[in-house]
Amino acid sequence: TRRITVGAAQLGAIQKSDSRKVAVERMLALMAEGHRRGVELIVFPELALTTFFPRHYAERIEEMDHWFETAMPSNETAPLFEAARRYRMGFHLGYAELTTEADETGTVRPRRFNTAILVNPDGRIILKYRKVHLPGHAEFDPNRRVQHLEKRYFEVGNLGFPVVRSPMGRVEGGINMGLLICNDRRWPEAWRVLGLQSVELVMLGYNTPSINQDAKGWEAHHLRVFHSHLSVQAGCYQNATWGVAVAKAGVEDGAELFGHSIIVNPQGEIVAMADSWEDQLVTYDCDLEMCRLGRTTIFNFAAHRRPEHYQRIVSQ
Ligand code: CDT
Repeated sequence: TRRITVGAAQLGAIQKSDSRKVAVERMLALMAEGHRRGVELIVFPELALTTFFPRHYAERIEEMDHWFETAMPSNETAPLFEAARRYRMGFHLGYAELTTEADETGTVRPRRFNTAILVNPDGRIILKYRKVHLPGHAEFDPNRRVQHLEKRYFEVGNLGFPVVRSPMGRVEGGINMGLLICNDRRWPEAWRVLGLQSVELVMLGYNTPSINQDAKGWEAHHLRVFHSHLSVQAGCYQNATWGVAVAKAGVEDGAELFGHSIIVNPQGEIVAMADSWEDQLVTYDCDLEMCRLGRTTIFNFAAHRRPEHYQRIVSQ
């Protein structure tokens, strides 16, 4: 059999004043609980080590550098890697990454990304992804009660949408695993690029406000969770993959994040969902063979896709 028990490790609010140590201790408690419940791969949210700091404005971007990680693992995050080895448990972690590297012009300079990594049970990073779809705005918006400054603090990811095939859980032959981050889940193109690499398990974390401040009444409150789930369920179904979508939830620095973390099967069904706005672990034993049906029939890409008619998607 090709089965793996995954854990969606939702985190409740992390306040501005909470240190990395506090966040990591909460994550370690979820890993310990996961170990008791047979979890082989645990998924933490986007920007899991801190509050969702893009809601705060700084004139100079460097003033925000204390929210970023310059090393992974670091002194603060090393216990997560140790726990992975101790429990033989893979993990997914989202964090803000500050690195010094060359840009497209060859200039070496500080660069900031909204990043996620996948770590295997040996405590080794086997996949890194940098968020491609950055929502929000780059300048202070006086009309917003809460800012969403991802376009100010992060560059567009430069690693594409990679998929790694690696042993995980009881699946020795390897699982094709890919990552998305938050807003990426709303873009079918992102899912399809993973699907074209025969992805079997997509992990993603999100920080999504309960209220759409741009909605002007059109996206009602109750549609926020619906749209999030709709996107993940469609992405899984149309690409014949399992999905684990994990929230930061609750009232963080006075702003509400809606939670509702889910695990979705390749038929697009929600098989497990968080029912709190607290730290909460929901688990499911995923049969990867389920990916086969879609992949060999209705979403057999080789047989049925018509890329010659999709030019507009990449040309504009
Ligand atoms: N973190 C993130 O990408 N959140 C967005 C909401 C953006 S609202 C300007 C999301 O798509 O969930």
